[in-house]
Amino acid sequence: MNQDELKRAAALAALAHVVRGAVVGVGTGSTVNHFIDGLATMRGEIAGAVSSSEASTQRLSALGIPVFALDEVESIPVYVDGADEIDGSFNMIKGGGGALTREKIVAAVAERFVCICDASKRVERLGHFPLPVEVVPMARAHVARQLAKLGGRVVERADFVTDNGNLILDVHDLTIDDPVALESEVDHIAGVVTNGLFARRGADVLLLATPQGVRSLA
Ligand code: ABF
Repeated sequence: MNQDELKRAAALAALAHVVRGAVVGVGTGSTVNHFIDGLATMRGEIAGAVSSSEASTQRLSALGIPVFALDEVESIPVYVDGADEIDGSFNMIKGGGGALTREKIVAAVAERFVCICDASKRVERLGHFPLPVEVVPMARAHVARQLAKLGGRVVERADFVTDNGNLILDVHDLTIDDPVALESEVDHIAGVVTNGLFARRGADVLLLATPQGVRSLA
């Protein structure tokens, strides 16, 4: 199986975690796109979705799945999303697709975060994938200087504006020994909107697609 087939296998396995009659929290990315396509086959069994990006909203709507604003729902039983990296404690680096802020918001509301990944995303220590940091444009230089002090090599993501009108700095070569502490430290830099460490609120379930099948880890 190639990587996209593995992503699809993980995504379709997540359908079993969808709570009938409820709203589903939906992430962003190519793995999630397979989940959205699968969700469309059961759209009559769910109330609809809360989306983490304009891209996912468009895909959901095109497939006839009602999309609710977050403030229209009381609770979200399950949030399904991918990751760029996930470690053994289910800490993640997310945001390669640039949707990290709304992803982190919807994940915070959700009762259960089901992460769907192909096996290449599973790492022993986070940080090989550059850490995305969403930044208010006026603060880009200040935030870049502060991130460099943390030991990172900072690259502004070219020609990219987030759904929230902000920029993304990708931080390479970080040594991430304590994801929870680093997530808080980066969040405290003035001008940072969100960073791609999902450690304070990691995943609850990991559906990891391997050539031998999809492993369900909790
Ligand atoms: C999204 O999943 C992003 O946070 C992350 O970058 C992406 C992984 O992308 P893909 O599923 O396309 O590999 O939630």
